[in-house]
Amino acid sequence: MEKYLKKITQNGRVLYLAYDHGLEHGPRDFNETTLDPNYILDLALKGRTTGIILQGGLAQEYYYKSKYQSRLPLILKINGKTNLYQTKNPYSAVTYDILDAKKIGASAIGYTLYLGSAFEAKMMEEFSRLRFKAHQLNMAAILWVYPRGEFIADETSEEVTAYAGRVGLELGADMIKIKYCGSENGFRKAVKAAGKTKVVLSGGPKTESEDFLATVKSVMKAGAIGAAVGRNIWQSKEPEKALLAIREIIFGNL
Ligand code: FBP
Repeated sequence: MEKYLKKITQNGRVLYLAYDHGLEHGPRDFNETTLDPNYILDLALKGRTTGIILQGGLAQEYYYKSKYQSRLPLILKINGKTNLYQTKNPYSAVTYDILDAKKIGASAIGYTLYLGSAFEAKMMEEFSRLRFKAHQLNMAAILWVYPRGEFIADETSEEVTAYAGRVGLELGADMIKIKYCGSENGFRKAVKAAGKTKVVLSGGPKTESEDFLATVKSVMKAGAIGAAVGRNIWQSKEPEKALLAIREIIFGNL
């Protein structure tokens, strides 16, 4: 697993800037400044992140053959959905071709699996095929494991979070991105359940910065290797400062 992670880790740690929200939530997540992908790419560079997470369209128009390509690893989000279609059982469709992802410089693909959705079988099957191809192309396969669907009563309970961790390992993901379950001990159980699969925190909606930094500290103590964060950085009053504060917790003196 580790051999695929070389390009998207630094001293075994990660901090990814997530920016696929234009598809997942629509432009309402952005202000006039953050609506501009170039602003976000500059921020990712300035904050010395270990990668940027983009959907294919943005990646091909703003990353491919740009000044960022050689300086910032790309994690191409290869499936997605909008939130306009509200359903109890979400499904995230494949949105980009994996050969094109490689061509435009992706070091990894990111795939969302809604664990517990009526469509989880389809998503697991799709991920397994994409993971195989990603490895053939020397790209890592990162799984966003989000328990969500009519059978999931609490998307961030400790039990379901540990299950998410284990599913990442069972499916052979190189890394999983999971939400915080509210306690360090609970998160530790998920990290343990994930075994050799690396675990990163998924940021979540904007919260008070002190609270968010406490969460990052907690997951690092629990064994996570870092975080993939969007709104808690670029929805801050001072995005660069927010990013560097998170970086300091994850990397310290490294
Ligand atoms: P945030 O740090 O802003 O939560 O971003 C992480 C992420 O997984 C994004 O990649 C994605 O767009 C968003 O959260 C989806 O969140 P949700 O499905 O919970 O609305």
